[in-house]
Amino acid sequence: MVNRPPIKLVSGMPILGPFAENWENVQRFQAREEDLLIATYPKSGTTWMSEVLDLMLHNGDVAKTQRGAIYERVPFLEYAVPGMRICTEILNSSESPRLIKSHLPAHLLPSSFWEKKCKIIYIARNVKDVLVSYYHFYRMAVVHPDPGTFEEYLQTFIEGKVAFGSWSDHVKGWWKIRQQKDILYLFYEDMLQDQEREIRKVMKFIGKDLPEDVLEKIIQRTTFKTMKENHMANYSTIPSSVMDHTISPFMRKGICGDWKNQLTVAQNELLDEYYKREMSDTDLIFRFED
Ligand code: A3P
Ligand code: EST
Repeated sequence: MVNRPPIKLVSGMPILGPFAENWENVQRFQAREEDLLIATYPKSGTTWMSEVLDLMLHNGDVAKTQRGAIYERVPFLEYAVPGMRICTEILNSSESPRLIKSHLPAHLLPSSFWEKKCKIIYIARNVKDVLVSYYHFYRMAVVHPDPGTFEEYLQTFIEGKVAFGSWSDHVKGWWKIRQQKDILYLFYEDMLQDQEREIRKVMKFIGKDLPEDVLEKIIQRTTFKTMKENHMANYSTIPSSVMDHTISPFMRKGICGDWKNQLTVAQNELLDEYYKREMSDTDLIFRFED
């Protein structure tokens, strides 16, 4: 893969350069009724929820969740990188029920997901922690353009020019339609605060009734510490030339409020203004501290 390819635009949305080549196939993708979709803006807890759901579908059988890396167990719908099998093809030949991950905003999700009335779990995270996490992810994964300094990246982010576009449009777009569709809208901060409560919501939503000991096992397997050490969840199986965990590990901190360690007073004010401006037309509210 070419290192640090520029972002491209598809249907008005910035996307990782190589992914743009497969956009038509993504739009034409045929979802199935039994598909379960995990939708997020990047860095909002996608991998965490992917592991939770894979464990649930396998009734907490840890050995089964060791069958492959998280990106193999939960394919990334938009994923297309030269030299690798493109995700839509992998999904087309996968058996149901399929767990699928996507970073698409609601208005660009392939229409078959709506036609088939698929269950969707959306996770949102506060913008300051997303920004910081995304910056470090850009640094460590060469599929992204060079983020520049944190200050430069912050500008690009606020302008909505990072991969998958504007954070506020994403969280608001999914929030707006959540009641008309079969969507469970969750928050990363809530998952951190009470993992058991949020996992119970997911279990109920997907219609699983797992015994208490299995639920307990799922919670233990999906703590930050356990997932950081789990090679099938922490992306350590990707070559270091593609994802360099010595620059910043994929499982970086897993906390709420890390923005306090990164943002200057001026940068924090800029983000407060951004948040106020962008969120003035919604009743969606985020927590920035635990
Ligand atoms: P940080 O960079 O703030 O640590 P995604 O999977 O959507 O790319 O999100 C990645 C973020 O979720 C990273 O945030 C990562 O550390 C965090 N994360 C992953 N697994 C987690 C877990 N089990 N508990 C808490 N945070 C987790
Ligand atoms: C891109 C965005 C994102 O939020 C998560 C991931 C995880 C898997 C990554 C992918 C991505 C970008 C492209 C890769 C891929 C693993 C190998 C591939 O080259 C880095």
